[in-house]
Amino acid sequence: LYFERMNSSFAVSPEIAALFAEPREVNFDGLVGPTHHYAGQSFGNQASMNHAGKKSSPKRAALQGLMKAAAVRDLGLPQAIIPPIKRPKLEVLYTLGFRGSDAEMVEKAYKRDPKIISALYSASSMWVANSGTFSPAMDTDDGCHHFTAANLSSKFHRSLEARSTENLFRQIFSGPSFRHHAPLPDYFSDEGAANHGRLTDRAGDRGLELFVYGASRFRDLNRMPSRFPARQMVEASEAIARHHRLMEEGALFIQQSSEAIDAGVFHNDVISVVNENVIFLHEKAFENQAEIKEIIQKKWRGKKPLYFIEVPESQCNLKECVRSYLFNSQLVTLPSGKMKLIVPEDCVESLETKSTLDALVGVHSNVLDGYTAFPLKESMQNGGGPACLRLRVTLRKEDLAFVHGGVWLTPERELNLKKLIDREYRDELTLSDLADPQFYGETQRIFDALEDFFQLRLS
Ligand code: SUG
Repeated sequence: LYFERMNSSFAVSPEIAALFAEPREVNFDGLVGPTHHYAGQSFGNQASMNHAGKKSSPKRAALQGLMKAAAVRDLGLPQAIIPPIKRPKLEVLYTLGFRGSDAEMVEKAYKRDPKIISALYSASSMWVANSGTFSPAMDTDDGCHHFTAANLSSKFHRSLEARSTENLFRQIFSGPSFRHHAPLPDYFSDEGAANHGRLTDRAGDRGLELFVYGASRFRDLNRMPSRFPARQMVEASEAIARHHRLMEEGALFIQQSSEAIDAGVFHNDVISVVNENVIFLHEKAFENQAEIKEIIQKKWRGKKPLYFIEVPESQCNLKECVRSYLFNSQLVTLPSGKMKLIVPEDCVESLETKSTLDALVGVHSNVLDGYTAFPLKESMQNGGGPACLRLRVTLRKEDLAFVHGGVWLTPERELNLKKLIDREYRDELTLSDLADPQFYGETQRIFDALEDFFQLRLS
């Protein structure tokens, strides 16, 4: 039934198909859900820690994210939207030993610890860079695209996303060339594409996939963070490369800098970003960075020169990078072939970051065609910048028939989604609202509307 529905009402439009004369990377942005709030759930993520208990605006958050996605589309890039997973996950209360009616269980759990209720209502699935890891068919030895939904087991509220995300991936990418892998065992913590990048000449060429980890279950790493936990484990990264059938020479495993993790870089995408043949990174992104750069250079098989844009600590220090999210920018290839940085507006609010950006664009004008700043405060206050809000999926023209049509962000669907958000989402939300049975009913109605809009079953 679903298959029929999506094929009839959502056949891919000629405008979108025309973008795929050659394989293209598509930005799938996560739509912010109606339960977006600040609960301080993520130790090690300073924005989340600093904004705990603050009033949120789900409506503003969703509109800000949508505006950014639409602006990237308007640069001439294919753009899609992934709906939020369904919340709250009330059945978890039962597994935690609460009993009674739903309302009674919520009341008891909220009294015991509001963070339990916050976890069930978490809207963190908006940061789809963490939803999973994707390897395109060009990199894999079976010629299939591979997805592994992330287990996100290092944070309770995020661990509740994994199976629902896998379910969503399976509905959106359902053709014979898509292979889906279940989330890895929780023991090996995996945070998805936030710790993964792909170097290649053009999206459709074979790539070198970089997997960045901060911890290991079984191996002694020379250095480990001491203040904050590392989230990605090397065993998880290696398992994904095996599942995705990446060829030996097509994957590289790199240890994230412990100093950076201790400065609040809880995911590698807070301190570096890769696009095609360009790596934009801070001097302190990786352990043994000079050596790592040499290894990447040796493994690089592209025809274009590999390009490192490295920002030294003296130009912009780790603390300021974490505050501004300079590296959590999207580095996108424009139709002209040059690249643009999509940065959060926090980057232009401080002289230090703004002058760094201006200098970079000046020095690297052969590759960079400027930057654009976007207001994303609602997401940023929980530690999510432009790059966290999108998952990159490389698709070929022949894949389009197997991608659920309801996800494409056409101008018309953008308008209708805006109307839905304006009409249904709350302007303000506080932690205590989550315990209100009326809010529960309200969210269920909104998720029904979202299921209808996207023609996807949300769980
Ligand atoms: O996992 N914040 C998210 C932010 C994820 C950002 N993603 C990337 N860097 N790719 C996290 O820490 C905060 C929720 C709260 O505290 O209410 C949160 O889940």
